[in-house]
Amino acid sequence: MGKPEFVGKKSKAAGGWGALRSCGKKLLASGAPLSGAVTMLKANQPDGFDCPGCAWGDPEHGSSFEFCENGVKAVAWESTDKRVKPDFFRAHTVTELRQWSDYDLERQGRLTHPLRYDRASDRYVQASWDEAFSEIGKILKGLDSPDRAEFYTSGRASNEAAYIYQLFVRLYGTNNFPDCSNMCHEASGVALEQAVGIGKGTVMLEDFEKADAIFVIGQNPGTNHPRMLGDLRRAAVRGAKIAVFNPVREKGLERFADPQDKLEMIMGGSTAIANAYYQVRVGGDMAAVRGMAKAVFAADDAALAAGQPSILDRAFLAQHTSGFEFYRASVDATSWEQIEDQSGLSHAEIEELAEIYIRSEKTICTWAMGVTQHRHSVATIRELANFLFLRGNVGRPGTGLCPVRGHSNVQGDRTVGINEKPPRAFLDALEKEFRVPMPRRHGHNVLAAIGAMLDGTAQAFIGLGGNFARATPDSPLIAKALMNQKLTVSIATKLNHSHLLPGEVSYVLPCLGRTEIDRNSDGVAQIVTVEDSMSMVHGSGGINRPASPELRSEIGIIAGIAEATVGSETVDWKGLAHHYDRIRDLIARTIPGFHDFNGRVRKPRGFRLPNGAAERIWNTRSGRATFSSCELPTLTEHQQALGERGTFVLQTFRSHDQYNTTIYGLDDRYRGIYGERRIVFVNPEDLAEIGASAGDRVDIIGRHEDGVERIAESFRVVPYDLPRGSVAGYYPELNVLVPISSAGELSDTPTSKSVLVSFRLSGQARAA
Ligand SMILES: Nc1nc2c(c(=O)[nH]1)N[C@H]1C(S)=C(S)[C@@H](COP(=O)(O)OP(=O)(O)OC[C@H]3O[C@@H](n4cnc5c(=O)[nH]c(N)nc54)[C@H](O)[C@@H]3O)O[C@H]1N2
Ligand SMILES: Nc1nc2c(c(=O)[nH]1)N[C@H]1C(S)=C(S)[C@@H](COP(=O)(O)OP(=O)(O)OC[C@H]3O[C@@H](n4cnc5c(=O)[nH]c(N)nc54)[C@H](O)[C@@H]3O)O[C@H]1N2
Ligand SMILES: [Mo]
Repeated sequence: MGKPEFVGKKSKAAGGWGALRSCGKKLLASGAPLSGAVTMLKANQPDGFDCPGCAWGDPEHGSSFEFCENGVKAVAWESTDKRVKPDFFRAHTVTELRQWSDYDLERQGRLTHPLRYDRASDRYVQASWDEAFSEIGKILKGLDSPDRAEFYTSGRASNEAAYIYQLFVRLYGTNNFPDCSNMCHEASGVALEQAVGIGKGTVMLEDFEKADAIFVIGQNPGTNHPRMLGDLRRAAVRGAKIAVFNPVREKGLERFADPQDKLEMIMGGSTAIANAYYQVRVGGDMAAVRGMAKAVFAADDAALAAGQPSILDRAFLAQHTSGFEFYRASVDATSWEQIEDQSGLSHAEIEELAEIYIRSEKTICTWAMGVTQHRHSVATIRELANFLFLRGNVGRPGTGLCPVRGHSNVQGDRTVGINEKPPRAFLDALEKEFRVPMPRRHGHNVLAAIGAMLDGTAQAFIGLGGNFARATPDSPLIAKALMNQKLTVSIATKLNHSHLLPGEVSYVLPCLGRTEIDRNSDGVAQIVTVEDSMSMVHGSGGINRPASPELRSEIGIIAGIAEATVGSETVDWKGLAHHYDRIRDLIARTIPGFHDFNGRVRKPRGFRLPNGAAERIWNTRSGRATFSSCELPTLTEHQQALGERGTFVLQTFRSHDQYNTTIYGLDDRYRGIYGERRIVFVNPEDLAEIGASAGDRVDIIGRHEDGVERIAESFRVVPYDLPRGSVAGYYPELNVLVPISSAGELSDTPTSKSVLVSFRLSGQARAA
């Protein structure tokens, strides 16, 4: 297979010198160049902390520090020298701060003291921890039902914090656990549970060293999972084929100069990563994958007719799967015309792709938000599983399904019980351990929680990290929902918009970050644990001095609220918060796969949780890997947009300088954007239809028909290489356009990648 290609220009590739320069700048801007650099050296090391960036796995072997520009940003952002002290709030009212941008708010630095909202002065004022815990406990106890409170989790929370949080909330009496995963990889969990019996990926990092072909679908790892790019690059250098499905030509996926490869850096070269880049239409992946399956079946029919062996893994299909015949029938019934129209790829292109698959003995499919944030995301992921089953590409070295998770511990949080629909066995285990009944009613996910907060059913909102107000759809509605509450509580490291929408009583409780040393009153440093996208659980211990002596750990804060709310008869909260080994002992006793948790997590690299599907044990209803036979969507939003003049499908994605709602800077280097985020990327041929020229300012108008008027004003038009009829821009600024009433089937995830919109030149509304 082909040798890597070197390109002799410095600035063209993702990574490389540009990444190093940007890192230096970020460390300086964070105000802590030296400690930032030292801190960085400890990221993802056995004796250091888990990088609070993404959930990509860490190498099994070798201790060399994996360089990642965006990991540096995440760490530097947390280890800043800047502080938001109580006097900051003396200078600014909450109403004033609401006008500030996300960028300006977080840039002020780390929160240092517990804060209580004072309505008379419209300011946050310093509070004591005891006062906070006791008032929160009093209000929670006073609600007429525990189901009137919502307990949100963002995926940075450690296993230990998430476990005692769910324990507290269930003892309090509800399963209302909206979490960031509801807006993220929920569809992957649902689809994989149905298809292979576990809602997680089946791939290990080593599998990337063995695969012959890797399909990278709907993700932008150059920005969001830079360490994955290293694994893709090594695979490409080895000669593996890497096929990308993405409507946008993402530079990080095309070429990558590895800052850890000295030779490449000196030569100023870069490796071509994707051999095959297919600009699929937005929402067209299911059709594209079905097309590949159709081409595989055609090739198989031809092989059999010529007396050659089958292309399919017939033994795997017979022994391990169910529903194959139905699937085959649904593929036969899908026309090439529909496949081409929906995917935007030609029959010939799809045959090329199928050829890559057929020639590969070992294939991996990876995906992220470009797949999970559509109406038909679950069906699409089932189709990916169908496709891999055909040639036995699950549960074999070098193969598998790989949803690439977002937050560094979003997968672990679900494992340890952040789940509004908890499995019965888990509740049974909790009841056995704690000898009290657990709530059995299913609780609220994010969209249900928003509904309840809007209609008054919910009266209290507690946020363990995250930025609920900005991450959720329909931003103006969410503001109302939060301010409707009797109580809002945010456990956070930095100030964000969710804190500025106080309920009747509101607290902001500042916590330690993952990079900081967490010592108990005996001076013993505590570690926490996280689970990555490959189901590996490892320890994480901070190394920096806490940003303020007043800070408490997330665990300490949850324990304080729990004690004030449900008392300490059933659980010794103080004891758990004193030594996290005790929480791990509870996890070991109540969740399968965690036996000898405290021993195993202290081994370098930790341990892997059991993953049936990876060993071809299928915990599905049929006891087998299960094919689905869904029809393609009748009409995707992209097709709809192409059919209606003036209508476009908008996807909301991340810039290179942000971590979700945290904005590190205003550049998006790989896409050539500097100093601005109010941008809309448009195909040059669509400019006329929009009635705008490059650089013009436009208002983007939501076209979702549910009676709500949605407008995002004054965005600059940037011509870009994406398919006609589709446009793109940054989240969270564009969340004003994402409708709460549009959600994924079976996943209930907001459809942030397929929002119907139209345009008008800015200023026109007033002129008219
Ligand atoms: N630096 C950094 N790292 C992060 C994050 C961050 O914000 N910053 N966020 C973390 C989190 S929580 C998550 S979930 C992940 C997100 O990781 P990604 O999923 O990579 O995030 P997005 O920026 O939303 O990028 C979506 C990609 O999908 C493409 N896409 C959109 N629609 C479609 C479609 O219909 N089909 C296909 N094939 N492609 C499509 C877009 O063009 C874009 O390249 O990253 C995690 N890591
Ligand atoms: N339109 C649109 N909307 C989206 C998406 C999209 O692609 N498009 N993506 C969705 C996805 S994938 C996700 S995961 C969600 C993200 O939703 P969230 O997880 O709610 O949002 P984040 O921006 O990650 O949260 C940032 C805040 O977390 C706090 N924080 C940081 N570190 C810590 C810590 O160690 N402990 C605590 N307690 N707090 C901390 C800081 O105060 C910071 O302001 O957004 C979703 N929303
Ligand atoms: Mo995410």
